[in-house]
Amino acid sequence: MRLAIQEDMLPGKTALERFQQAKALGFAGMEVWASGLTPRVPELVDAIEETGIVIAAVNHGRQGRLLDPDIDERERGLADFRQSVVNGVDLGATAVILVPHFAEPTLPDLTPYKSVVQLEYEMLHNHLRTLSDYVYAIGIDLYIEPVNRYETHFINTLADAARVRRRIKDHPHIKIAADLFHMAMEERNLVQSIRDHAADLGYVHLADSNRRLPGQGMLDFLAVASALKDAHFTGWVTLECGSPGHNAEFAAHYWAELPESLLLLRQAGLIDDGESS
Ligand code: LER
Ligand code: MN
Repeated sequence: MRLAIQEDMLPGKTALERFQQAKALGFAGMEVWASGLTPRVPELVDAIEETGIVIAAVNHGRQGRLLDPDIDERERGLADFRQSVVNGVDLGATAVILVPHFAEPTLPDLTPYKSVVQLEYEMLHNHLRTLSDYVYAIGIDLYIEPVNRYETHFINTLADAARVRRRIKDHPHIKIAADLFHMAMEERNLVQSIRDHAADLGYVHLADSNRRLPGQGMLDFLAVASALKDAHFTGWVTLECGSPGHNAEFAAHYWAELPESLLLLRQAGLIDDGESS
């Protein structure tokens, strides 16, 4: 397991300053947002070279409408996603994280022929047939992230995402990004779900049950760490707290409270000795 943090959770006026803060706190990697990323690639490459902090993943965020009924909208969504993939490769990232659809459905309800959700699974599968070849050829992974019901009606649990993965024949470059905050809301038993989907997991977003820093909510990080270790999970565990993508104004607060949270993660066994100071 390697520990990373989202860039906007750290203070600093420049990418280099934020990467230096990450290094000072003992992180090994950084997750960056895909929105507005292309012109930032050169400064990020400089920050990587300067600090040795690597890019854990590009988070595609809320961009694009891959499951829209309008083909032009879908094509724009696919083009944006491919740009995130290219940026990820240029940055040496392990993966691009994708939430396939946010909010209410836009595809039609064609019952009794097919329900909205059936159509969405099929549309996503069709996209993944080409995207899986694309990410494999270009040398990066694609991680599908389930999010809670207040953010989407489609793919809320690890089991939902695993269904997508089964359909694409457990493609080795398409895996699941498990977000503990969403899981705390959607899974019947968060720790058991990690165990049940051990082979599907590529990445973990770390937050407590209320999306505060680990230790400031109700999650049992000792049990989470045991499940991940038993699963021989070797991917990134990345802090994503508060208001993802809009955390810059809270960065000083995180800076003050992160050491205590990192201590808890180390005591729980989520950070190996020597991985974080
Ligand atoms: C959204 O709540 C989330 O968890 C992100 O990782 C994806 O945009
Ligand atoms: Mn997340």
